[in-house]
Amino acid sequence: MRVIRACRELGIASVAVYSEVDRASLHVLKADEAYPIGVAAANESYLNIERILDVAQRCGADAIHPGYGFLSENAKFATACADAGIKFIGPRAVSMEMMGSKTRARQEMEKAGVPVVPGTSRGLVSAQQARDVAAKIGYPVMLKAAAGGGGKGMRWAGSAKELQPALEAARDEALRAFGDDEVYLEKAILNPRHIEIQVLADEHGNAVYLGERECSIQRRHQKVLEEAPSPLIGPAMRRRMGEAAVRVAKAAEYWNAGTIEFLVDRDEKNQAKNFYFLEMNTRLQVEHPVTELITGLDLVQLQIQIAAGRKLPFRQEDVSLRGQAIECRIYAEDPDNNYFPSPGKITMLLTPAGPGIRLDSGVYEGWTVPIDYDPLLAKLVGYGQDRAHAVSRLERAFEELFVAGIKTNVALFQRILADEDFRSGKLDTGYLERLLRSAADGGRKDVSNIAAIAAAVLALLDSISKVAGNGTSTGDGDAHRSGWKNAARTEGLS
Ligand code: MV4
Repeated sequence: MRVIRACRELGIASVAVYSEVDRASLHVLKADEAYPIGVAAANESYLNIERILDVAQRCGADAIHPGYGFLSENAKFATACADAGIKFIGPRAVSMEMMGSKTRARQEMEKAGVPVVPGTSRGLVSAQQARDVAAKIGYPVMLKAAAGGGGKGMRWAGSAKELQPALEAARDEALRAFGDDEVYLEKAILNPRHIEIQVLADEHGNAVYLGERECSIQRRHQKVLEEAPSPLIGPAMRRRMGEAAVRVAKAAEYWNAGTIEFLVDRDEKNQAKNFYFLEMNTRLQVEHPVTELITGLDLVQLQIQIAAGRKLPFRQEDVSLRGQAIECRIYAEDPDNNYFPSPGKITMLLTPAGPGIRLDSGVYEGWTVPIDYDPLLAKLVGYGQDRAHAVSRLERAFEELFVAGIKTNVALFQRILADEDFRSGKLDTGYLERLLRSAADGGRKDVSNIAAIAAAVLALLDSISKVAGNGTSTGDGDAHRSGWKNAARTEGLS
């Protein structure tokens, strides 16, 4: 949907591809043309390079925008596009490969003078080498898969005796997940913040940074809420990180849109925070709207123009940041069942709008959310003059939003937005786990009062039904008795 919108504004016809279960998807309804590419299993459709290129050639497409999932960081796909004479809207395969290997990326960053977390920039050759390096840089350390990213194949070791089992576990997981058991070691940064810099570069050697995004609010390596700018970054730090990010892009001879992820230290004593290169995402990211809102740019249009060979239409000094944007990722997942995916039919949908609200959605009323893919439904983005303004607009928008038929995580955002630590910008990558643990009762302080009232009401209803003989108390035991009462009780307490 995001790419279709950019194309339409540029006067470019769009072509959607879809798997069997996505026949009725919003992007299929809205694109100028749409073609089926196979069954639900991604290997047979959205990851099938041959079938996608076959459609592209048959419909006469000039270019392919890979979105932000599936093949978007796949160097083989970028190469196959080039070989087929179709422009891949993204960087070259060589840049993707450089960043795909985390050890190679670290070597390149060291050469470019970009700070990396202390550790090894080549795969570990033995447990003894791991012990030597860890002893030198100090515990705790992290073992990471060179082919990894996003937390897969990552292990923590707090001491020398935890190191060997952690190394073996990381190797094992890396081999199974990526078919490559190369593992390297980094000093563990405690309670880091996850901050990323958006870059744009053209095919003529020009590169700019577009400020940062604060992405510390995550759960199990899945981002939940992102904002720009970060409440923890001032102009001097933004500039240092931005200039480092541009050095990364130049070192990789990178072009198109990219994001450099950094870990940022806590600054207990010394005011100067440290930042360390973590990895580079060689694609547009889900959370790009917050950068669009504070810069006034259309990143997807710019991606298309860059791919068409144009020069960047502005310089670094022309980029200015204004206001605050906060994105909430609305997922079809069940908060009462450990945030498990909750697919199904959307029986009713009322969407928010109005000042400072952007809703990037892929769903509509009557559509059935399939179980086959990531259950991200929509991104609700609030924009305001400052953080408090953006928060109040989002709170208002969440009151307007109504989704029925499926479970969603919207209540989680209402809790985050109301939380004191969030409002005062006290964020790190442990924030969300702390919030969820501290509020196991859903954050309600009045839960025991509600339970007492519910018990009294139920006792009263029970005695009334016995007198009235209305059939809710049949005497066949609990299984039959008052399913509606149980439903009401569960709803009242959840
Ligand atoms: C780390 C780290 C602490 N120290 N590396 C997690 C995903 C992957 N991209 C890198 N990750 C981390 N690497 C060192 N040396 C802590 C994390 C981490 C994390 C990073 C970003 C956002 C959320 C996170 C949650 C847990 C751990």
